[in-house]
Amino acid sequence: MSTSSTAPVVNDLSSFWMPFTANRQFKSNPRMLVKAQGMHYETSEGRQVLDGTAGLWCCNAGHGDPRIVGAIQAQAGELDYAPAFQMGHPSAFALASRLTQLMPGDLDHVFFTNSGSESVDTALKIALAYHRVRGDATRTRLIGRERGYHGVGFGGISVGGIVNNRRFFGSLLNGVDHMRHTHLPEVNAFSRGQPEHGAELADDLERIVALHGAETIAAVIVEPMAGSTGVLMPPKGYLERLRAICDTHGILLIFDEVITGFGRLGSSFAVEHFGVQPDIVTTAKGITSGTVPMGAVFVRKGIYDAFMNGPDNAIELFHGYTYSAHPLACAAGLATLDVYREDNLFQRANDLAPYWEEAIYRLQDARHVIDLRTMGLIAGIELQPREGAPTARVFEAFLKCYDKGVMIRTTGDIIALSPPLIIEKEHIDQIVDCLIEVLATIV
Ligand code: PXG
Repeated sequence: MSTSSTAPVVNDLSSFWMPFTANRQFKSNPRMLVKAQGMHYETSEGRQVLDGTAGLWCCNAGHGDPRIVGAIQAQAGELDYAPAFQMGHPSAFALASRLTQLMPGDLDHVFFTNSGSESVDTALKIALAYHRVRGDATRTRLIGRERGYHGVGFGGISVGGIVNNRRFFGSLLNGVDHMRHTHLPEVNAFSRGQPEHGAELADDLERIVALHGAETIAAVIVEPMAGSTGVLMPPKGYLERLRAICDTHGILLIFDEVITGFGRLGSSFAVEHFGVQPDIVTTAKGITSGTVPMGAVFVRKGIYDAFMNGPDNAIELFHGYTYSAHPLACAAGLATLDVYREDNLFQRANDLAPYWEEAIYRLQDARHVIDLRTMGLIAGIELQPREGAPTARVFEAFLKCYDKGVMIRTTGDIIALSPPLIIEKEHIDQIVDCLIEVLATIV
């Protein structure tokens, strides 16, 4: 690279090492998005592409809402940055208050981060520190679940259970164990909503407790609905059982709601949707509808209170980020919550869910489809992998849908759909028609 600032910059696509992307394949045939409005992206060729995935599960209010855009612009002009360590700015407190009003139960305190990965690391650290400040310092183990996705920090990949996200990165955190996953296609395929079978898989936590001793375990973290691993719904009774086992053994229960938060299931959070109360909830994505990076960790009153001891001038938790509660993110978050409320978007998602489910079930007899999983405005469409070439079939489907003007997301041999909550019925039809057509053309 030239050191002269006057040298022309050649945009050859090579400098950007793209995340979770086949870089060489992408760069040989790039898919560039240059604008977004409402339900659509616009590509560099000027094509409209229907957003079937709310970006990466985040743009729940759709794209370019002037109320959110305006709030971010105004905030940038007024207060671009303010430290959150030993200083404050009003919208951080306002947003925290608004968020805790939205969250059911006594999850009354919020720690701000900048992403889901940071929210997960923050939650795990709070869980460990909580036991320690209470004098329960042997509780250092963290329990995750096979096929879990909790972002890409070392904490998140340690408790996570997606093999490719772990195997390249050494020995990870120690003192971590995993429960069995809940994917039981042999008995649960084509369940609508929560599947009937598998509540007893929560008892796997009892096995881990028996192995290590309850007094060594700090917390269990699960996605109430596992998104990235391919849309796995919790079996009926599973989350309740997990809660009961955690209660018996004094283990904190963490729900990772980075995907399920902010209306995705047709409720504010999975906490409300499933009626199960965890001790800590991690969020991100929909908190600002994807417009400015932000995450938030909710903790129950008793957890926060446990830290509020000792002299007043003592820092209670040695944790935080330069950009915790960034003014632009807070402004975006406040405006996003207004939009969710003014347009009743969580209720809207709930009202549309039956139509969504019926539409997705038109794929039941589509070529290659071996399972359909739906809840709220989410669908997992599992394909039979191509013999000897796992994921090839679904990636072809992704490319063909994109060419036909529909953006879908794939993981393993599964198509995951999670449209903005502003979606209209005709858009739902368009997504399903496109998939039926595309799957018929793929061998
Ligand atoms: N927890 C959960 C449950 C997530 O789904 C994260 C943590 C990490 O969030 P950040 O903001 O650090 O990426 C996630 C992220 C996909 C996909 O297509 C899913 C995520 C991110 C990107 C793609 O499934 N989830």
